[in-house]
Amino acid sequence: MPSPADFEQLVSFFSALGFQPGRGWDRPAERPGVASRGRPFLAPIGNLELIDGEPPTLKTQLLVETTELDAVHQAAAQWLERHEAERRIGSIEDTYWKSRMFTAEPVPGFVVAFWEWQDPLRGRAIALEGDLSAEGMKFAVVVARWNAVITDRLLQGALDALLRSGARRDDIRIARVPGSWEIPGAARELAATRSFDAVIALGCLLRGETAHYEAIYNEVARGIGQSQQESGVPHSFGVLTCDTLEQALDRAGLKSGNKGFEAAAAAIEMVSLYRKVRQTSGSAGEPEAHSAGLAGLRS
Ligand code: DLZ
Repeated sequence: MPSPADFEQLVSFFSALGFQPGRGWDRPAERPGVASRGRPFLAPIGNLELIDGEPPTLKTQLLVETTELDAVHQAAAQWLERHEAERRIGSIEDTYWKSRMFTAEPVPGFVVAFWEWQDPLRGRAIALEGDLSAEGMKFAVVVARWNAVITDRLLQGALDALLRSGARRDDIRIARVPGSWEIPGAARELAATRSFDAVIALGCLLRGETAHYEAIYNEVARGIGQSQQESGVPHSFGVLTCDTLEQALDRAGLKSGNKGFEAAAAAIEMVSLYRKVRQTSGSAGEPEAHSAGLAGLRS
C-alpha cells in the first residue's frame, strides 16, 4: 500500500510515460482514515497475464509490455532524474525469452518492469496499405461542368494532389461531362480503355437546385461503384452532395478541405494497394481467380 505521497509520485511517473489517463475516482472516508481513490491509466491494448513457473524477472511481479521500449526508458529516466532518483532505473537488457526489459523504481519498494519483444513485428497486426506516391501511375479525371464554380476547384485540388505526389502531367487525362448524371458512363468508358490505373470522379449536386436529387445522387453513386467493380479499376468518389452552395464551397477548398484533393489521394492509395495485393498474392501463390478483378491494372 503506497502512502498518499507515494501514490502521487506513481501517478506522476505513469503519466510521464505517455499512458492515457482514464476517469479517476475518489471515495470519501466512511470511517476515519479510510478514504480511497483510483487513477486508471489506459493502454491501447490490454490484457492480464498470469504466469506459472519461472518468472520473467525476480525483481517484480508487475510487468508492462510496450512497443516503444527505448522511448519509455528515456521518459522513465528523465522522470527519475527530475525526482533525484536516477539510480532507481536499470539499463535495458536482453531476456532469455527473446525480449528486452528494464526495471524502474519510481517510489522506494515499488518496482515495475517494462519490456518489448525483440522481433518488432511480433504481436502486431500487419496491414496491407497503399502508399501515396503516384509515380508511374496513369489517371483519368471525369469532371462535371454543372456547378463549375465548385467542380473547377475540385479539379484543381485533384491535380494538386496528383502532381505533388509524383504523377506526370502527361499521365493525367481530364474528361469533362455536362453534369454529374453523365459521370458514371464516362468513367466506365475510360476504365474500359485499360489505359488508366484509376478513375477520379468529380461533380457537385446541390439539393436545393436539383429535382429528384436523391434519385440522381443514388444513380451517380451506384453507377460509379458499378463501373469500379466491373472494370477492376479503382474509382474514387469526389461528387459533392450538399444542401447549399455555401456548403459546397466549404468542401471545395474553403473550410472543410478540398474533396477533389481527397479523392485523388484515395485513388493513388488504391492503385498502390492493388499493386501490392497483386505482388503479395503472386508470391503467396494465390489462385488466379482471386486477383482476376485486378487484371486491368497490370502495366
Ligand atoms: C439537371 C441538373 C440539375 C437540376 N442539378 C444538377 C446538379 O446540381 N449537379 C450536377 O452535376 N448536375 C445537375 N444537373 C445536370 C444533370 O446531371 C445532367 O447533366 C442533365 O440532366 C443532362 O443529362
